[in-house]
Amino acid sequence: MKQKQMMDALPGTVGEGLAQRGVDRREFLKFCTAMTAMLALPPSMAGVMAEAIAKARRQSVIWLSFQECTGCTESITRSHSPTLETLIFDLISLDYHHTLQAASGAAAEHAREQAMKDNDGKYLLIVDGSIPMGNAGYSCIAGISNYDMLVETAKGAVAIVAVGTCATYGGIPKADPNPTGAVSVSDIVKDKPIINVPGCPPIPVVMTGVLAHFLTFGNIPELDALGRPKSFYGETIHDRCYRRPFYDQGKFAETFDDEAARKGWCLFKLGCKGPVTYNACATTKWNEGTSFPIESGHGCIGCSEPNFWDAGPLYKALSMPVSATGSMLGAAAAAGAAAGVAVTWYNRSTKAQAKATHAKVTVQELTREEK
Ligand code: FSX
Repeated sequence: MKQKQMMDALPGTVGEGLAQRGVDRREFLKFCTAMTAMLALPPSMAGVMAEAIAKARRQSVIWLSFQECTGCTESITRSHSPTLETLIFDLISLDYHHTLQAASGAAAEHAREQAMKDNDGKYLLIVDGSIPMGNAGYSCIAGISNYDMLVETAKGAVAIVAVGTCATYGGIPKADPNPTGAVSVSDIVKDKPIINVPGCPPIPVVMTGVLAHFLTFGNIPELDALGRPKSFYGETIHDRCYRRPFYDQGKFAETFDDEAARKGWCLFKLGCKGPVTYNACATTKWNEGTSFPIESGHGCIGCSEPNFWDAGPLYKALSMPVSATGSMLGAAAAAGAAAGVAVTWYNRSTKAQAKATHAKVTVQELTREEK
């Protein structure tokens, strides 16, 4: 493929390659500055990042796609527009990606095997899609079951990035009644570092940001209890939502076309899952920072949380203590504190518990500390 051919023609280090392609240092530093901000690093780290990346050799990456809708790949290709995000994709050697590569059949599989052999113990494995355990025939590539391909390819990987909610938690394929017996990458691979990058699909710059971190520091970023990088998943959508002031004032849209909706009031009562969803949509936004679902008038559906599809109706409000206390200020503070506890509780729940969260949770339950 054209991209691959271009990268193959590049010299050894990333810095040499960027120079050959006419990317000047100022532009590259701007990119690194944006990435350090994204990764919640001090601004002074931009220079360190630029130096580290420039000296690095292009990281070999093998990307496997299993049971999914290809939305994750669609999403990451949005970083291919002529933006600075494109650079980060140029920093890797994408040795196998069966949707994007030109090779097919035996030639494609040969590319994967060759990359595994040449970079044994060093390549980064990216996986999107869940793995069907019910019957190997549900999803195969080149006659190889998803399970076998994952186990075989994971062996020589230095780390694994599970991209999308399907690979991280089972995703939509795992939705009740889970007809294929879908499981996540971490359900199968137990002996490798795994970075979970959920979202259906994930934000492009979050995917490239994880790669930038790996290239810069040679290790995986700090993760939360669900294996997600804290720099991108450390806060809820609600924490950073521009409609939050309306929530705090108790101003809510009751329907999608009422006066309150036109004024941009909070979508909580229309089922927004922002208070229980950890992701960076409200800060990085989508389409080069243009907007995100809440900004376009629809509540968050919580796609980066486990079992979001079975966690109750998308348009039913969460049972949160919006106005549980007397004063408006007190209500806001209580809601904020309760939301934090609720998120932890929600994230660790099983599917049945998640259902119950939406149906039965009380103020007392939300404010109860976890044991
Ligand atoms: Fe799943 Fe991705 Fe949703 Fe689709 O690869 S996270 S269904 S956007 O495509 O895996």
